[in-house]
Amino acid sequence: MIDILRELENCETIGISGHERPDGDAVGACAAMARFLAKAFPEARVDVFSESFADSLMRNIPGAASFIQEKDEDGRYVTPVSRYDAFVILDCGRGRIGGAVDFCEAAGKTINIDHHVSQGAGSGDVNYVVPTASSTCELVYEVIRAAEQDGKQFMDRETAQALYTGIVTDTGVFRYSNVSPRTMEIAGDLIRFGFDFPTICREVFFEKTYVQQQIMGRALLESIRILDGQCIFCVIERKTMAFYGAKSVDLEGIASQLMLTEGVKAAVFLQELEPLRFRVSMRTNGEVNAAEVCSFYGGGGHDRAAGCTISATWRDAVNNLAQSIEMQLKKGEASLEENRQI
Ligand SMILES: [Mn+2]
Repeated sequence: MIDILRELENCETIGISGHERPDGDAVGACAAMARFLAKAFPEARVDVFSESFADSLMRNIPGAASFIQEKDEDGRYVTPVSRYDAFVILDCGRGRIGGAVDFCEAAGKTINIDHHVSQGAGSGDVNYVVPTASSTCELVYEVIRAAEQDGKQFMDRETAQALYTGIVTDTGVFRYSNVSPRTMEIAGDLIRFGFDFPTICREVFFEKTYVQQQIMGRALLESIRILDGQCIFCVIERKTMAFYGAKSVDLEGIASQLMLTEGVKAAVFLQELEPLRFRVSMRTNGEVNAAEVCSFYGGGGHDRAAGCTISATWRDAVNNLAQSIEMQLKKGEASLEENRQI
């Protein structure tokens, strides 16, 4: 734990930044930290630098609207401060803060709070990096609560709402394995402040655009099961994308949704990029190693989620992928049988 009040004592200017392409955890952590520091050091100037982010975060995270997003012709964030006394890096190391990096390098002191291990964790003069934490917002919560000594009260409804939004984002609304008993205790403490958390969950996590819903519906409707229902696949062609006015980002979540089909061990989603060229997204239940299947086609990823690009007709692509998947399933069954005989 860090004593942030002591670390930032006598600082007149404090800069804050999260990572590029900010998500709910980055925006929530920055907003909560800025509000807390403004309360703790009313004389200090506190600025948050941020790239643009989703409208749903702007609506649901109090204080996000006052982040400095504007840059001058040289690509430098617009601020009258030439050198900050301190700089706080949230939800990443200093390598991923984009345009704010010059302020960070020039700052008198840097503080890094993060829950990632890779990407240069602990790149501040003072670090609070906890890989087991669900989110950076969880850590910012701990920092703020630890600062509330001698009757001081910094947590308020706006700060609580910002932190809750970040935790919801990084835990998939408390569903992922990064949720700990502590995460739930913190969330329980935060909702006491009385903000509209059902709306946050809906708008920040579940809500999709009409186009996204339409293309998802089409993908599910046209999905086909093979290998005795153990594998499911679906192809979205360019003409379908054009019909709905869908972009690549609108296809996010389709492979995961296919994977939620009962009995399915591997889901394959193909997006036609150009004639005879498909982007493949694969999800599995772990019995099939998605990364292994995709690496054969020059792709990669994780055990349960991977991708690649295949140049072929979609029928050939599906046939080839299905063969690899079937081989892995048979291998799994064989080793199970072996174990039984032992
Ligand atoms: Mn995060």
